[in-house]
Amino acid sequence: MSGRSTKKSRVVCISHKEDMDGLGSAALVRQATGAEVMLVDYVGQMDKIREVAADPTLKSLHICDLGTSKKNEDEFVQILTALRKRHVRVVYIDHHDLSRRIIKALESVKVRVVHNVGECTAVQVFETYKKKLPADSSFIAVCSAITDYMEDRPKASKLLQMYDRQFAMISATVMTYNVVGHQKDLDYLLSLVDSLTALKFPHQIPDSFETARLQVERLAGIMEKVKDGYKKMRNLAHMEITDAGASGAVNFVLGLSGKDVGVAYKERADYGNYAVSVRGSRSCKVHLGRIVNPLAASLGGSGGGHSRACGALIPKSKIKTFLREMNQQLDGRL
Ligand SMILES: [Mn+2]
Repeated sequence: MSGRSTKKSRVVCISHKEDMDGLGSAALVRQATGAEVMLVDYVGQMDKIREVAADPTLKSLHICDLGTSKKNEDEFVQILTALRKRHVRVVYIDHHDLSRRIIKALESVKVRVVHNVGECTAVQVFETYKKKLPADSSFIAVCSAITDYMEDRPKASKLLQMYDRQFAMISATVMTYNVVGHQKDLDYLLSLVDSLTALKFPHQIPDSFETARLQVERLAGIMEKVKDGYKKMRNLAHMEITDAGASGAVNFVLGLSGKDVGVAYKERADYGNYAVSVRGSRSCKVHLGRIVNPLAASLGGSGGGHSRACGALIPKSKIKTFLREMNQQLDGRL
């Protein structure tokens, strides 16, 4: 390769596709670096990272709002280490739970790690690239923080002060329902990133309020089903969802049951697994992501995430064990 090394020119940002924080982070990275955006979910993230890393023309890679789990963290470090050896710039910006060991391993090969579990990813991207961003970009960070229940954090709340609260809330919420309602339409999600990058917000995006209304109507239907569908265990409530997403239903399982932990699970199209969503109430003191991560791995699945919001992929035959173990591990800790 000496003297004829491949010209490196490709600038890529891989971000989370399932919520406003992921899309907002991608838009901010693109504003700051011109990166080409790719959106993935937790299940698809490693395949995409592997695929992009295999491109010899890759010059820089941002990874945003995507957590690692016991199952993939070593491969994650391995791939990024190999990229650093090829002198690819790598920046990882995130707020999912991440062990000290992994952070150290990444930093030792000079991956730039921006990691704070106390602020949403987009707020951290905004703070990282503030000088390169138009001032109005802070609105992307603010809307992302609201979506992630993190608008009360030190940096996010400062940014929120610059805007009218209701204006920010409705923009964040309409955006969120557009993201949730278009999970199977990647082109649409990418067009939302385009809009955000151009500093266009829901009131300037055609049909976004009507899409949000339809989504709210769907959720009202889900709420009715959850009302008499959830089951209670000592420390949690759970429900199998068949005709909607588990993540849309889980907040209703939590809220309607009055328990401190709610679990909703749905069979995935690949049949072998359940997609599981877990939420904790405001008063839940346990870090749910740290329970779910090793538990899912021990059952042959994967999972993890935040303290009051996390998810997992659990083999179908293990779902009862998962619920039982989860319930047991919460004993005396809530
Ligand atoms: Mn996030």
